[in-house]
Amino acid sequence: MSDAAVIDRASLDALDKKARAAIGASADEKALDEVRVAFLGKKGEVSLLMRGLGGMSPEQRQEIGPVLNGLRDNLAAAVEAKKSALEDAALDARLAQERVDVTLPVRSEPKGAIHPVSQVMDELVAIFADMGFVQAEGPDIESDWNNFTALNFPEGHPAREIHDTFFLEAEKDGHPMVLRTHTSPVQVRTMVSQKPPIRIIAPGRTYRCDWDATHTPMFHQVEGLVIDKTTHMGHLKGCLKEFVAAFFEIDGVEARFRPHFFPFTEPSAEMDVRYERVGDEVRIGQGDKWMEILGSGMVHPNVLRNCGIDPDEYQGFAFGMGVDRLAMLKYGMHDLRPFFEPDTRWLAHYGFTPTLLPSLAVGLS
Ligand code: 2NL
Repeated sequence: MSDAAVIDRASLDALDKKARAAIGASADEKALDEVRVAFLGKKGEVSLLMRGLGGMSPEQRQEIGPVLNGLRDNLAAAVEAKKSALEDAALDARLAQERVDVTLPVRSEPKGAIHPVSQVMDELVAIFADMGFVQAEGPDIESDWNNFTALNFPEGHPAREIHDTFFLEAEKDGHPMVLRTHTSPVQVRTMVSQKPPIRIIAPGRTYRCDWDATHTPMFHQVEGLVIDKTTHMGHLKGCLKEFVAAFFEIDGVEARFRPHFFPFTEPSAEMDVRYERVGDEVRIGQGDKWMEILGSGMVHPNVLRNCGIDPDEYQGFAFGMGVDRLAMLKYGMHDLRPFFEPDTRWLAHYGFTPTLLPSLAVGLS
């Protein structure tokens, strides 16, 4: 009698029960796979029984064969069902662990803000960049030559004293270095190192030994310079009138040019705009008063020559303005001192959003 003779329905039921219990008890996919191999793998219990069919009588085989096939198919289906149940459970566990609590409050807004002086400086650069000026920069500590001599301030000339210069100990060419009293040395550096045409805008910190309600020892300037073959006073006026209209965001600002003196320009002119005071507010562009807002002029031939540019071939204009006062004027501030005090409440009130960069396309501020 062969082994196959012991295969009867009762023992197949027992095997089915045993296999289903093992499938049910599998805690993860690895354990389940081991169960699958133990019963349905090549050498698994069910496979061995299938092999035993060959030794049976045709009658036995006819009875047991279909039952065994059914058992094998049912167990394979049970393994698959368990497998997808385990996968679902694993996914549920992962989702529970990685769940995002959308009810959490967002992080508080950043507290920083752009200082009005930085904002105005960026606005000025945006306006002139739109007219084709390129931004230029230079160091705060300058040689006496770049700050004065090149700009037609003769040695020992009283104009050097009007500037209330901070002199530093380090010497260059026998002269002390200085904290730049204006941003003009940036233009000097540009003229010395580049061939015309030149069209630059130079924003930056400047220093003079002065300290009262309307003066601080460090302040900010923006200066511009245009050098070409035929640039003239008409270009200067057109350029600066366009600037005022863009900066104060009003069309047809009435401006006047008043003769003045600067060592580095000839002729020189200060530009005034109309304004009136209504209560506490200063209104630019209307009224019967004039307010000086910048200095300008045609670059002095001596300055061109000092910087290696032939004044018989080239000419141009330059201008300079104080940024701190323009910021006060535009944003209705009455006191200069808080500009330089680290008061976060003041900055929260007067500061600008860091992400809104001034541009003529989007609006300045
Ligand atoms: C003012 C007046 C001015 C300039 C600055 C300049 C620079 C070079 C040559 C000639 Cl390299 N001029 N700059 C010209 C005229 C006026 O500033 O009131 N600033 C606050």
